[in-house]
Amino acid sequence: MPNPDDYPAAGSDAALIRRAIRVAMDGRGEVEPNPMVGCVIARDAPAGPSKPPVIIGEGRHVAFGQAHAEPTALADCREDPRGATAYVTLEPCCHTNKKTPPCAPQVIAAGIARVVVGCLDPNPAVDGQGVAMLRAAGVRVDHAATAVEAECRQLIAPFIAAQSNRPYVTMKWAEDNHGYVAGPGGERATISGPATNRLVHHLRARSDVVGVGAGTVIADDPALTPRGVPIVRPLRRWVFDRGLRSPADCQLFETAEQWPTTIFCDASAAGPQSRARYPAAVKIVGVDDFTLARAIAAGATESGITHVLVESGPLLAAGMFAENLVDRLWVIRAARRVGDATAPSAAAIPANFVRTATLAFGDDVVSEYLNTQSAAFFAAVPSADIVLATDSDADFSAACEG
Ligand code: AOF
Ligand code: ZN
Repeated sequence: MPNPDDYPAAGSDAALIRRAIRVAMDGRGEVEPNPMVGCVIARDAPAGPSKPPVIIGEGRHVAFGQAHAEPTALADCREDPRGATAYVTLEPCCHTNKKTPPCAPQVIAAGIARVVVGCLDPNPAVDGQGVAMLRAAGVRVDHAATAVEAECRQLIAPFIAAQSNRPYVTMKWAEDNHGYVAGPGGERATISGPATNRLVHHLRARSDVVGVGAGTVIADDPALTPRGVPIVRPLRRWVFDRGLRSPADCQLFETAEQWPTTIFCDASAAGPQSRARYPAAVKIVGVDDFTLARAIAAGATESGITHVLVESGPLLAAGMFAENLVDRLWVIRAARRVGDATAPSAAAIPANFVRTATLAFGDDVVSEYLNTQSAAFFAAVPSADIVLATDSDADFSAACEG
């Protein structure tokens, strides 16, 4: 259960940084490959420091290539921010030769007296130098408490993973009330309901890649495109298919001109004859001594990929777990029974996954787990995708479970 100390009084530094985290989350899907960043500007209440500060403006990094959080919040201020405190989830940037002017000089020019920094920017071009610039100009800089700093890092976990040249991986599956992931004999079956499907389509639309295994292509012939939701970024499809078993005539490959599609197979299966079976638009990448990690690494050399969504069957799921490649897991549990003893069961969730949210969606329950053994794990808090879903139409029944 949550520790009451984790929920400080409204108006404390921690509460205002958490407000900035929530503001940042609205940029999910639009800011990547940049980090989500939020900024809240507040000044002491006229009644004195014993009262909560008054928020005079707030804003977020709007979209990739557009304004950062600090100038957005400064522009939002309903009074002169001179002397106020800026609460930023990420250290203000100070570097040039990029898409937008640096934030630290703008914070200084606006007369902000104090900045509370959620976490340092892992971008080597910043990494503490934004804080140094503010301090050199006489701005007081305080760092958020350790627990809050961890939440700020969790907010930008995909951006942190990208500093090590790897994408953040979310895996998702749906199971029935007996843990079966397909109908009798492995037949394709509808498991989750319409409300949950919409959530998954949002997740696809915000991802850079949707990946599946060859087993899913053969059994389900999925399209893997976002439908019925705004498409906020380009999406690619990846198929993990060591032996190049995927049939050529399926929806994925027939739509490859519109939605770039790559099959990753073992290098030994990637000869010209095999390639000729597939439509020309399908890219086939041979991976030496195929592993899922090598396939993902080969795919992620394409720039701008920070988030891969893997919609796995049980075999791919087990392989992803075995190679410790999953950062975040979503399991959709339907209330009804779909499978029988001849149907495949879901993979077992490893013990190092901690549940961060449980949402009721129609008749389904969506649970989010984070991998505590991922290099991009910092805090067991619900992700932006879960928080955005919670604030829209879900019945949010638990968060931050131990
Ligand atoms: C901030 N506030 O809101 C964000 C920051 O190409 P640009 O100009 O958008 O700069 C992107 C870099 O700026 C990004 O790699 C990261 O280091 C930092 N992001 N910094 O002060 C923000 N989004
Ligand atoms: Zn900036």
